[in-house]
Amino acid sequence: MHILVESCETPSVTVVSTYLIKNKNKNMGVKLYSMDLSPPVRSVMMTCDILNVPFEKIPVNLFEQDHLKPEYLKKNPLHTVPVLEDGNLTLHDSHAIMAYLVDTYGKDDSWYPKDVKKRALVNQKLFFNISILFPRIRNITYPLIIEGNKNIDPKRYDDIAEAYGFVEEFLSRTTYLAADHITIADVAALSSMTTLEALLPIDAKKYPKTTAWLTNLKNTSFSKNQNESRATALAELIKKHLP
Ligand SMILES: N[C@@H](CCC(=O)N[C@@H](CS)C(=O)NCC(=O)O)C(=O)O
Repeated sequence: MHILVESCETPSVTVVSTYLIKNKNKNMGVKLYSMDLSPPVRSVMMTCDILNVPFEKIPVNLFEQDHLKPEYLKKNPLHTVPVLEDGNLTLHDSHAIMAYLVDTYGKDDSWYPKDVKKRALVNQKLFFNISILFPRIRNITYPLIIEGNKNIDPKRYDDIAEAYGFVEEFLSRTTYLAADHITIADVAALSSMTTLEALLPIDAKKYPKTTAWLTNLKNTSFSKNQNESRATALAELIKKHLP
């Protein structure tokens, strides 16, 4: 509609309805409640970039506690970013959002295969990101940045090294995390790994496949457009808080 209003001063009912019918299945843009530093938000922004889905960013400042306001809690009782709005759908959790975006706007299913067995392997690695990679960032950054606690249990760094070992093992079985081609599981893990490495640098000798995989992903246009500067900004914030 926005495009029509801009290009035709007084669009006739016929023009409008023809436009709407023709564009019924095309993406008209989504809304993304977001904070740029957040790894899960970066995953969704990269997915939009990959799929050419225009998105309107609505900033949610966690430091100002925007996420605890009643109107935001109505959208997401878990008070986390990101939240996606697409028409009448309101969706939280970056992994659910990425899967939805590929299913709805993907030209094909390669980023999130429809084949149930292939999809199961992508889901497995998305759940690996939810249950292993992201919590191992949060276990350090929350006490450090939000609670102002400088005494990080050294075991938290061992947990990160263990996670690198898991990634290395996955990459010795397939070229990418879930298959021999890139999927949204790699995109989700990319945003986590580019923050984990700010907490514990990745030893290229110990984790050669992980290092090569990460270098390759960092060179993609979606990473450069939507991840790089924001991951760097979070890394700088982490460094400021480290003892
Ligand atoms: N599994 C969720 C995690 C989202 C999440 O925890 N986001 C953090 C920012 S990185 C957040 O909003 N934290 C605020 C809070 O937990 O209150 C996802 O992937 O979207």
